[in-house]
Amino acid sequence: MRMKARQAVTSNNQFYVDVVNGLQAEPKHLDAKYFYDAAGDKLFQQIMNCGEYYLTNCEMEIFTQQTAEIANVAMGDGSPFDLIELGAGDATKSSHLLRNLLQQKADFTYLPIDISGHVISSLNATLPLSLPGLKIKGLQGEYFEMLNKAAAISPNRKVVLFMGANIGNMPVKDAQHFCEELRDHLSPGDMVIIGFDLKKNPETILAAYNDSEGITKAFNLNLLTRINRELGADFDVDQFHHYAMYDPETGSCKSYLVSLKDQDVHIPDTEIVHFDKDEYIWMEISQKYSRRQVDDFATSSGFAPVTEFTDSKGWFVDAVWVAE
Ligand code: AVI
Repeated sequence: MRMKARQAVTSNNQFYVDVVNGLQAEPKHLDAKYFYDAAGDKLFQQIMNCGEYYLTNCEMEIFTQQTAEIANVAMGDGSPFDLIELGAGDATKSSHLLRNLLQQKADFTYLPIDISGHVISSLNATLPLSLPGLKIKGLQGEYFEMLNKAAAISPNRKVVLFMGANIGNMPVKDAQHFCEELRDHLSPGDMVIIGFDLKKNPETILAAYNDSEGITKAFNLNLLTRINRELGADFDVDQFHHYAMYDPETGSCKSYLVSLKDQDVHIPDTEIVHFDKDEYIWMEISQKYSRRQVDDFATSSGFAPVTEFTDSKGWFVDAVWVAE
């Protein structure tokens, strides 16, 4: 077991470093980007299908009910463009937009960017079958590195999609910094379409992150299971409680795992991680914004807000910004 764990540590170096640093910090925290192993992907799929998690349905409504309007905005003056999607996943929502653009004979190439090689090869293989005529070039890697690559591949103007309220998984300051960096990787006139989950009834938000079936709880606990499996740790997963909270004042929705007892967790090759009873690990932030904040975000990072698309409940916004 010990030997196996060492091998795992070597092959998962960044994961190991981030986990150990996070658990030795005060307060303890883990990076939510590590939720998404194979089991985490499945659980996230279940979250998106569960009644309380409204975000996916809201953005899906926008992309299915206002497809032509979004396509027209992206087509702009009709000049050729690259449609770049950050964190494309299976492109379920964006494929509606792609189909409409093809129907309108828009001159564009789709460049999905994803950290997962599996995602990119599957998009490259399947999308041209379901969307005949689509020009696609998947790019596997970090967002900003791949944006540089996209700029090197073609001089066309860029339209960047960053959907799913993924920006909400960054604390506000990091999100601001992300938008500034995004701007730095674009040229004046380039466009971004970016999804934000909006502030709304606090009960609605809280329920989305504390669903009655316990899927979100399992999603959080799965990261402890992943740490056990991949890093040889010995978290007693049943001895942690999932706690989600939403603060309507700041718009921060946060998830924690709270230790149900005094306990020690061993991770090979590092100090014992001690938990007092009721001590928590901060797992994730899902930040909610007002429409005013979304506009302020644009202007403070070098974009001009152009228009926005919202669902019929007014719960979610896909904001359209142009780089100045
Ligand atoms: C991916 N991201 C936008 C989701 C969210 O709503 O913050 C992740 C998630 N975490 C718990 N439920 C869903």
